Amino acid sequence: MLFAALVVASAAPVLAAELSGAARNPPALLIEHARARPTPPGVNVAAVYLRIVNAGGADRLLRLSAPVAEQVQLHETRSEQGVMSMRQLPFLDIPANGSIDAAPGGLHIMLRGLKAPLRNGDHFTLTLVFGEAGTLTANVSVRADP
Ligand SMILES: [Cu+2]
Repeated sequence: MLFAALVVASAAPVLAAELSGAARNPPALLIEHARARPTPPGVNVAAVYLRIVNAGGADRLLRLSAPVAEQVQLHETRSEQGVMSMRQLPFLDIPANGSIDAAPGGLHIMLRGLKAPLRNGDHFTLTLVFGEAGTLTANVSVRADP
């Protein structure tokens, strides 16, 4: 018990130094393959899928927006006891030197309150706000087979 307490105490200053940002490696983010499916008539929600590749330090995706929709949210699809459900995530951590895939059946970006149907061949802008990297934009392609 004493040993465990000593380990925690000695690890704390290291963690504090990492969180201070003083020696942190800046993120280097690239957004790839941003895509959405066309929406059927009468449907005003759609999912955007994409890949975020990070060649630098850790970051956090904080907010999203798009001119085509009233709201843009981070969602995760989960299966619990055979029932699929979606929940909204408050933010998304982007690992250092890693990548995040938003793909069908899992993590996705949800457009709510679409102002017009998404049609095959359309493109629209998605704005992503990160804690470290700031604001990035992605060009989303609407296509039938994302
Ligand atoms: Cu969703």
